[in-house]
Amino acid sequence: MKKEWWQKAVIYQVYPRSFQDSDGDGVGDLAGIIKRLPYIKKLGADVIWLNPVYKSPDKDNGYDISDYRAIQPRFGNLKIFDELLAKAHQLGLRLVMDLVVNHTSDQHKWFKESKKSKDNPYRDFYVWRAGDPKQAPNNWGSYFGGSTWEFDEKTKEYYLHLFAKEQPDLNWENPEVREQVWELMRFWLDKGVDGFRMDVINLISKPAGLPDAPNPENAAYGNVEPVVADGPKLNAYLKEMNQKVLSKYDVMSVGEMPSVKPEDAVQYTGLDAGELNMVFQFDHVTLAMNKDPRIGKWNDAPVKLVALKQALSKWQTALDGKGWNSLYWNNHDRARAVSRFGNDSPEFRELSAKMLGLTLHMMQGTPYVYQGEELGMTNAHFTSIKQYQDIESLEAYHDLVDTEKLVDHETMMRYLATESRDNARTPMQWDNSQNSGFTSGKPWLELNQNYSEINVERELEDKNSVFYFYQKLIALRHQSDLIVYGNYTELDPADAEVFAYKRQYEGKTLLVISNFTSHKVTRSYATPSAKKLLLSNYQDDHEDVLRPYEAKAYVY
Ligand code: TEU
Repeated sequence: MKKEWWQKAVIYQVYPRSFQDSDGDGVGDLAGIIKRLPYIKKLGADVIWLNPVYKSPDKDNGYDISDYRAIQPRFGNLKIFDELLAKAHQLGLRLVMDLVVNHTSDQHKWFKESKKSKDNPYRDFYVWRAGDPKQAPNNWGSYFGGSTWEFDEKTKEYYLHLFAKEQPDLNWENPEVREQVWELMRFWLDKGVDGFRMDVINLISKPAGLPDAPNPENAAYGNVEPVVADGPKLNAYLKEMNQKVLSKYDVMSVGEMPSVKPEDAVQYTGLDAGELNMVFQFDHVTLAMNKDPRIGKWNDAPVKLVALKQALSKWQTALDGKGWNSLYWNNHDRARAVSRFGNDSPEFRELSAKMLGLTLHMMQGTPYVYQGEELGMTNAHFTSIKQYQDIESLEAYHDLVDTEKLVDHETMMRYLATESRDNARTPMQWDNSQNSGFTSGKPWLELNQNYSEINVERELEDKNSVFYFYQKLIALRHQSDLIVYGNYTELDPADAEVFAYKRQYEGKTLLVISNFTSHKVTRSYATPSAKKLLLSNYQDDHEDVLRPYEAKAYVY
């Protein structure tokens, strides 16, 4: 198999507004990231993925772009961006941008033109449909609640927005749209950017005729995926993108693909498919959907280990030798892993954070570490709706509690505390000074109040911290073709307490065993006496006895 730099890399995701503020306005910025580059380097990461930093009205925290060639003023400007890129490269860090081209902001000049009149040259940059003001063109529900159709009084037509009405979908059928996207990609790649994470890229090709979604009962929350994801022309668009842009540069590409299936991902990331390098799939992070489809992701049910193992193992085997996985527990859209999949109690937080890290980083694929995951940062445990800022969370509360009365206040507050995206967006915890060293001003979003115990400064002083465990995991990947290229075999899939799997490559075996419970269990696996303990989150090894959240890797 051809070996690519991004297959051995570990990627650190920076959510700029919550990483480091440098000018005291309470919002993270590019100058702040420059200051913290040595920290990212110390962790051992190879690449930084930067969430959107383009000019935006911030309806969806930058995922509504009004100018693809300008930096959001609160983050800095193009000059500071060039300095960030140069300093990252000087440290041997690559920088990948977030490409958001399924939709723009409604404040983008293309949309401002498009909505002026039906015969405006930009009209077909977006998806417009005639229709009765009281009857949307179909039953598609926006990810952020309500219909995906907004009626424009001036031109008496609807426009499509899978997300907020301030995020109109681009019309990818239009070759001029595609050419404009290729141009904006070249603008950043010619600066030396090392690739793109592509936002909901498998939603860009809408099905002909825009047919109704099969399940109108959950029209509120993304019922569009079954009918829109992986549309008819997606491969063609990705091949055109690769042929006209990506193939001209030594860059990486990762497509965020909600509800993508393994057989399609092999098409998108096939090593000779000429499309993308890897995908973010969602199977392991959507296991706890509410049993009432109208409530969607909002739930506080624990994630069952057998289902989690099945979701991850399915992707390990499906792409082995055919495509390439991204490996992640967290990002800016998901709850903090140690709270959602581990145990964030004081007794077990560090042990389970390390257990999750080892379980994921010993798999095949490119690992992504979301800022703060390497510290074992937890969910925010907010108690008032006023503490939340995420459009998705606030729209869901309003729809489900106030309008549809499907969920009561207390239950929804539990659901938000479990699943809200704001759990991942509380500011990075640097030290135990005021606002944890994130800002000298008023933070845009409240900090997690446990920052005095969980912070970079404390963990750098503790050789047994989650930080140093992640540093070891990353170093092991850099030294081992077995970890990078080995195949994957799950052991005991029905085991509801322990996640065990093997990796094999060129005659060597890696055995990974993780106890996902807070109690001791006994398991024995056939291994040669010559096996060597590669890494464990405990200081010693009791062989067949697995202590609470004990995780270990053997090589032989
Ligand atoms: O997320 C797409 C997506 O699938 C999310 O809406 C996810 O399903 C949901 O948030 C889970 O609760 C991408 C970006 O990562 C997200 O931040 C943006 O809000 C969204 O696209 C629109 O650009």
